[in-house]
Amino acid sequence: LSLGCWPFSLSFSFSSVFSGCLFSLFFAPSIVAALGTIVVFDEQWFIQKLDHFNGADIRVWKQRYFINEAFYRPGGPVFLMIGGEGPANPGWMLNGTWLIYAEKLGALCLMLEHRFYGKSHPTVDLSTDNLRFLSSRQALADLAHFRTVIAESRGLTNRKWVAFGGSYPGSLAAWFRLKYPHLVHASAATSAPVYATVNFPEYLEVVWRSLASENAECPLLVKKASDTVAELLKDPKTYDNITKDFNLCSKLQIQTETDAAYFLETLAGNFMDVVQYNEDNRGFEGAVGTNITIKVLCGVMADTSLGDPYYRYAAVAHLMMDTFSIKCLDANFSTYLRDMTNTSWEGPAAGGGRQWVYQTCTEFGFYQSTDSPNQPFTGFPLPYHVKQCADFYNISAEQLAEAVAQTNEYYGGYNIRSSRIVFPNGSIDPWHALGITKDITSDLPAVFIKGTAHCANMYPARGEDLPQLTLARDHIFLRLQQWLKQ
Ligand SMILES: *[C@@H]1O[C@H](CO)[C@@H](O)[C@H](O)[C@H]1NC(C)=O
Ligand SMILES: *[C@@H]1O[C@H](CO)[C@@H](O)[C@H](O)[C@H]1NC(C)=O
Ligand SMILES: *[C@@H]1O[C@H](CO)[C@@H](O)[C@H](O)[C@H]1NC(C)=O
Ligand SMILES: *[C@@H]1O[C@H](CO)[C@@H](O)[C@H](O)[C@H]1NC(C)=O
Ligand SMILES: *[C@@H]1O[C@H](CO)[C@@H](O)[C@H](O)[C@H]1NC(C)=O
Ligand SMILES: *[C@@H]1O[C@H](CO)[C@@H](O)[C@H](O)[C@H]1NC(C)=O
Ligand SMILES: CC(=O)N[C@H]1CO[C@H](CO)[C@@H](O)[C@@H]1O
Repeated sequence: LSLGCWPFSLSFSFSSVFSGCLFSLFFAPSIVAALGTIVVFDEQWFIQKLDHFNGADIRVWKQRYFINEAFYRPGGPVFLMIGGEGPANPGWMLNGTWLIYAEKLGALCLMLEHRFYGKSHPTVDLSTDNLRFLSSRQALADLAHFRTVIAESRGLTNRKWVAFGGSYPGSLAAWFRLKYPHLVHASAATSAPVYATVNFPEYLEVVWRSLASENAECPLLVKKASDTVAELLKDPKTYDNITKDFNLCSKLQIQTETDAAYFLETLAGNFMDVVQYNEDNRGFEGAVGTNITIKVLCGVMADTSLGDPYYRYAAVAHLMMDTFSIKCLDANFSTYLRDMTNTSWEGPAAGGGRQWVYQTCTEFGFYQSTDSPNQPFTGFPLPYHVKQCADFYNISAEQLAEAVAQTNEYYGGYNIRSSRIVFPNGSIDPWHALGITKDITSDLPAVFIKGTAHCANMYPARGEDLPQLTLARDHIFLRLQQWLKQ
């Protein structure tokens, strides 16, 4: 699993698959109300090919997109926000740093939902056989076709197009420029994990460092608690206590190593998600719990009045459940397996879990294992993650390794041969470990933002933003402005 939008990860225990910046799955009533009253950004539909790489296959489907023409001035550029591993959130048509840039530059703004996510359903269901049409390559070809047809139909053929994305869509923004340089003039690829890797233990190493930057004791206390839980799982006599302490939905049963790994990962997910999104401004997207920060969690872990670190760890789990209005913690791997193998569009994992894990098994890996000694958690090593590819999609470890190597061969990994792509990264974002962190060339600059988390530069500015974040936003704007003159 990797990491993502909180409410989703806890309720379905995907604790981490979602790297997503853009696509929180729950909308705040205020945004729904705003969109309801303004009703400007109606969803639109684009006829798209099912398989771009087979001329004999003429099947098509409807892809969802949004458009905001409010800032467009004739002659201005076209901005394209790339959708990712969840529903495209129309909140981005109202707020976000890219719109500030659009206003200054007179840009037309478009957002295209990623195939197989949200309402963009290319096939009748999510069977493993149908998921073969889900890949970043097909998604890039969707973008290319969309860009070409929209440009023709709206008289935008001679306009300069700029792609934006954060996290996985950040990689897509970079690769779109790389693979289709004639269609996209420049890209802003925020927090983009451009290097695919089966095992990604560095993620949890950054979590250690991010917790330690709050308080050197904090990751040690987390480690102590996590070790204690792992130890208790070996003794079934403790299960009644664990069930009560962590407010589990039903009595804990550990029959296999997978059951233990799943439970330990679910608890670790509390910390992983908070670190990934620490103090960001996702509130505008409708994300709840954005006031639960590293400082808050480390505060709980340091609170001796709660008892041993084990009890403080349980208190963190309770805090998360209270925050996200979750009645009890479902730590049953069989339920997770059942949900993840449901192939219906109405199924419990169709919000993105089944699709994104498929992409990790067939393209990216990114498994956030506990295989490094320099991280705080215990008990979910690489084989636990790899086995899920077989359990969910009948994909073997060998196929997975081959697919990941193929991804790096196709895109070049860190060795991006392109130009006019800016790569912002945040120092406490665990994903930066797979991103571009140094300028590749002067035309492929990295923008380092000390002290910020995942995708921070894309969210709307706030008074309390760190000065370096404000500077980074300005710097990215200047680069884009410069490039648009070329
Ligand atoms: C989002 O945009 C709306 C409409 O433009 C505005 O009223 C609101 O203040 C913005 N919210 C944030 C968090 O910037
Ligand atoms: C369960 O917790 C209680 C304290 O709440 C403790 O006295 C008891 O020994 C624990 N049982 C086991 C089997 O660990
Ligand atoms: C976070 O905000 C919610 C809603 O405003 C509030 O109920 C909760 O107590 C806050 N939690 C913390 C840890 O500040
Ligand atoms: C776990 O879930 C499976 C399938 O959903 C169910 O049959 C089993 O009884 C559950 N186990 C526990 C301990 O709740
Ligand atoms: C898949 O999920 C849907 C919606 O929750 C449910 O109606 C259906 O029975 C599930 N299918 C299977 C095979 O479990
Ligand atoms: C799983 O994959 C193997 C090898 O690719 C194949 O031979 C087998 O039939 C597949 N099993 C199922 C249930 O699809
Ligand atoms: C955390 C991290 O890796 N940040 C990097 C982001 O990019 C700059 C280069 O501009 C590097 O100096 C940072 O180390």
